[in-house]
Amino acid sequence: FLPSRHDLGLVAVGFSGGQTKAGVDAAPMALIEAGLIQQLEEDLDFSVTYDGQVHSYTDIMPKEDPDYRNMKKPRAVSAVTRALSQQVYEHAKSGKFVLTLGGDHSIAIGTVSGTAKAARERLGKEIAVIWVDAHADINTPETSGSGNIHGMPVAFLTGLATEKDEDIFGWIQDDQRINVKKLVYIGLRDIDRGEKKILKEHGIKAFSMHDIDKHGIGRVMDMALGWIGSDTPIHLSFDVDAIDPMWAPSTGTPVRGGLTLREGDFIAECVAETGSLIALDLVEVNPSLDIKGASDTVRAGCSIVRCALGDTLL
Ligand code: 4U7
Ligand code: MN
Ligand code: MN
Ligand code: MN
Repeated sequence: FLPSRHDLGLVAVGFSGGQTKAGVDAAPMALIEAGLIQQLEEDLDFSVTYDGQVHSYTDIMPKEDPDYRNMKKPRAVSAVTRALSQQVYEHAKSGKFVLTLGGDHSIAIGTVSGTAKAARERLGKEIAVIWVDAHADINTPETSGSGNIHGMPVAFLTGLATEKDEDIFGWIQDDQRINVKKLVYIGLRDIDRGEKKILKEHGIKAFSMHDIDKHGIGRVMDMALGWIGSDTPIHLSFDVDAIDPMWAPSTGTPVRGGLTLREGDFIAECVAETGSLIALDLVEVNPSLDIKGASDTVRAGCSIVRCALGDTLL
């Protein structure tokens, strides 16, 4: 069921509306300027389909976007993720691996819904999602303290949060959703009270930094991939803030005590090794924060992408 080994669809998403700090929209260009596409084409032999633009979706931005159910910019995030979902779906439907460069993590509402639908149609399978992050991003509008939608994408993707209004995520259909039992977290260390309750109630598989300290990243990856099982297409959604701020400081919500650079790459390598990876998001790089650490953060991001695409496997 693998996407044809060397066809890759790239979507660059310059969107920051899922949170309040400017600059995360500049990440795709920073990653591309660091040579990412060239590395994929020349070193990894991918044929990259890219429309040459960093999408900011200005034409579909709502004129007015007041808070709704405690969510900030709900119509903007909904419109962008709806358009992105279609872009990702089309790449995935045509058998391409889909790489999405964000942007804040709210964009995963678009990417994961797009691959979930394409995998159902093309492969007749439910996807698994590996969410690598310091945070669980599973707040519902009601449990969220911040109202920032980049802390809610998993709630909308799993159907734990729903909304009827088509302009505020009501466009998400069942075939675009994911199963909570096929979701695995790695790297968690800053989980809100309401999120803990949700993880427990739904028996969601999560490997926190505590689990990584206890078992080591090798066993954690065996357990994470064992939970998913073989012959399951995998979407990897990688928030750069999973990596310790020592190596990736330029991100909107840094949390100390994170993954080492090698642990981050190792996670991506292990997922690559399964041969089941169909899509990857790299999100939350913000080159305008901690400017002296921006080039390190961008390098960490490029490295994660290369590792997920098999670069460092022998
Ligand atoms: B990210 C937070 F309260 N949980 O909901 C929230 F701690 O995509 C943070 O992982 C969310 O960077 C972080 O606002 C979202 C907060
Ligand atoms: Mn996140
Ligand atoms: Mn995060
Ligand atoms: Mn963050």
